[in-house]
Amino acid sequence: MSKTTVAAPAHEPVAVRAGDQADPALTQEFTTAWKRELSQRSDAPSPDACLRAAIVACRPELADRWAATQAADAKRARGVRRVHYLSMEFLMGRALRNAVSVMGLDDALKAALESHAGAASLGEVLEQEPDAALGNGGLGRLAACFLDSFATLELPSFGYGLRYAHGMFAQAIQEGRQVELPDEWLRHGNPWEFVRAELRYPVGFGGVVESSGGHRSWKPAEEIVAQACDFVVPGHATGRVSTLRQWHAQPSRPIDFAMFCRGEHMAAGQHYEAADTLNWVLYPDDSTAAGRQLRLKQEFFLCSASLQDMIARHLREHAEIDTFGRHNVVHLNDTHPALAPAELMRLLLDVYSMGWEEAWAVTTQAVSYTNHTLMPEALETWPVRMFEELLPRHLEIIYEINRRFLDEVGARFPGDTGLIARMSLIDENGERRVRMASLAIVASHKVNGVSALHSKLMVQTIFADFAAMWPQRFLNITNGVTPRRWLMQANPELCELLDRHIGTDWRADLHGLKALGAKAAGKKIGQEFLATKRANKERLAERVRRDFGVTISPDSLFDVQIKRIHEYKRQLLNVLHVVARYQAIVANPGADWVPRTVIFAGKAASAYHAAKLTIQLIHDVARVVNADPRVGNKLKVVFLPNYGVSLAEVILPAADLSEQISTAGTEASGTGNMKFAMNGALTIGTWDGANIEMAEAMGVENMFVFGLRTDAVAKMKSWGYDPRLYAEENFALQQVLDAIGGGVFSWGEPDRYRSLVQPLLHRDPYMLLADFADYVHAQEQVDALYRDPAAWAERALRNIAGMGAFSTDRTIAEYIEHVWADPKAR
Ligand code: HBZ
Repeated sequence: MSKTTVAAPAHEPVAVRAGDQADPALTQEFTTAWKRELSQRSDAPSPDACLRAAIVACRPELADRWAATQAADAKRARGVRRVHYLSMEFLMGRALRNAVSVMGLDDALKAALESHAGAASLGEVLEQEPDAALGNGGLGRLAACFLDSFATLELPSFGYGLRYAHGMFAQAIQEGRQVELPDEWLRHGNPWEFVRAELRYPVGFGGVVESSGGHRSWKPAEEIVAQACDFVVPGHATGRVSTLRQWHAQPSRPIDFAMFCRGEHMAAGQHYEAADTLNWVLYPDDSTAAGRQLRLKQEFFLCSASLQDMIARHLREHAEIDTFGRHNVVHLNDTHPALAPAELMRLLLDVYSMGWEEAWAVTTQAVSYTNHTLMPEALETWPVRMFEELLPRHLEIIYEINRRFLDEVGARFPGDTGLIARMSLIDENGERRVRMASLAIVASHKVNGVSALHSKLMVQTIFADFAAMWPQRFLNITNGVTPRRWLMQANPELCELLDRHIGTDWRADLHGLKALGAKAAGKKIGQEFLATKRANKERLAERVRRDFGVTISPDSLFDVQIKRIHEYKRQLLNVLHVVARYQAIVANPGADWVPRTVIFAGKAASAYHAAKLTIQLIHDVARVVNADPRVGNKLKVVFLPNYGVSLAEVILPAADLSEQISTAGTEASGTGNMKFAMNGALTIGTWDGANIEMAEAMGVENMFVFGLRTDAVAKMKSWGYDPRLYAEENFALQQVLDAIGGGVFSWGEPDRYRSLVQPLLHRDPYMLLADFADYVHAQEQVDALYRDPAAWAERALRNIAGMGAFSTDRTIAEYIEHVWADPKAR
């Protein structure tokens, strides 16, 4: 990870009020608009009415800033490319707090609320806003953090996504089991959105390819219109506003009126339904490819609409299509938008009559791709049959890309037919399928992983053949998070502490946190840190009591694992430790235990049986442990339902211990790990993903590192790993497995957890048993340190001091330098 600071502005400065400072005129405008909005009411406005009024009052200024941003970008300096970040997921969370903070309107909003007798409090109003949860997990949240950094770094850019009516499902828990409910975030519309009635593009599906005079052209059977809806994302300490352009699918023609009049109502509007299905849902799987035709349609819809929009803008600015690649970046957030290069080729060849070589040069100049996982089941492939049906012209183009590519492979590595079969864009084993990652790599000039380890493994394993062919194409860019949302807005008390001790420079450049290192051993700062943490823990405890009716004590160590539930993330290993601790407390209740509250939150994909069973196990263990009088306050277990961005914002500042315990080599990066550490939690973690770079940045002695490393995992697997041996030689582990597997936590259904425990003893693919003893040992070290509050505080401050590099501002600056800058201009 290089220490890059922010990119220089590449355009005329935006001629609007610079952000983050209260501006009297803007405050006045805001207050007037707020009053106007609520003027019809005689009673005290509801929190919901206050929320709407606040957003309506923010909109005009945001619209001005947005227009000024676009105007400035159109005049950007030559050689500066506009970045288009294509992603099927943007996990945005709430927007009001960020918007008022950017515009320096926090106090104005507070004052406006106070001026209405009986109106809701600021907290109540902010909580009214639904999360825009248009993403599953890490990949989607990273995209949202990127938009924040795009604006703050003044990068000419667009995010492109879909306007799903239903985002990530709402999770309810019934009798300990996850139940998925539809998320209706758009029930009252999206007040942050600006509908761009003038920006509409037809997207075709199906049909045939026709040939005339050597020219191929696609005649789709069906057309759906993509309507642009702009979600504005204001940046900090700048007047700029990022755009997330979301496509909304609409029918391309009105209802069949004659048919309607004949009484055939449904048939008259069938195509309405066909279009609308594209808007319905975000596929709720974060680690397996969906494989459904509707998903492929959604992916193509995103790619086609976005490219038509980019080309239209490019032609407005530059008049000629040939320079598209020089002025535009098309970045693929994993392979979900990997049809973009095929669609760009189609547009260039068939619509703009370019020759193949020139079109391919333009395409590869524009396209770049980030891989986010090594999990084989997440690698997208689509049946050729589906392409023939839905995208016949794209299939032809992919075949031609493949033919030329395999010729190149054959020339470089003559006679290696195995290699050709492995690298082909078409998987010929069984049903023929298009390999989307291979397409993305072949069409990109740069391909990156998201942490040093992940990028290394990526070129050694899943993409080894491609890396041998094009070593220069692959690189690492370690993830980050936006410190605005995850530190400044989530944890203002901690930020004030930082300001008092190291000044405010860190707010503009997070590397400034380094200055905290020299002060970390101070007694006063340590005490202040602990007081801040205590206040945040009280706030969380209050929320948990209010919303879930569960009492947790801020006197205990808050040990937190919040993320998607997945076998590789090993929530089950955490549960094994909880049960071991429970059994040890029961065996020796008089010992001097450090009281702990183990907090879990996370969603499981709806068809993922093992993940759902893990949620149920956590509830069962919690029920037994929390009710056992021998345990008392020494151990509590809670599962907080419906995890999402907003819940994370309350949990993170209150955490003492961050659980980052994936099997080494499986978590591409992790970004929760960074959010915790920034908020002064210590990490217990494996040598995996970005944990490694975090440990290196803060000093490995400041993290509780445990477990096998990737080389040991690989070696043990190749020698033949036998998990039973670990159970046999560890009595505590045996007891834990017996208790869970034998029904101690599932009275009346002793076999309930057999399917979780048995595989641990047979295959244990994520090596929980191999890492168990070391994990328990690391947990003991956690207890020991926690007994010494001053030493704990010093470590926590050293963690924060090491987090300077983990801002998406650094991440984006690296993308600009190593991926998005015009290669020809370098
Ligand atoms: O992306 C996550 C990684 O698991 C996490 O380690 C990383 O920090 C984060 C941001 O880079 N990945 C995802 O959220 N999802 C996928 O990687 C994914 C890829 C292909 C699919 C489905 C999910 O078909």
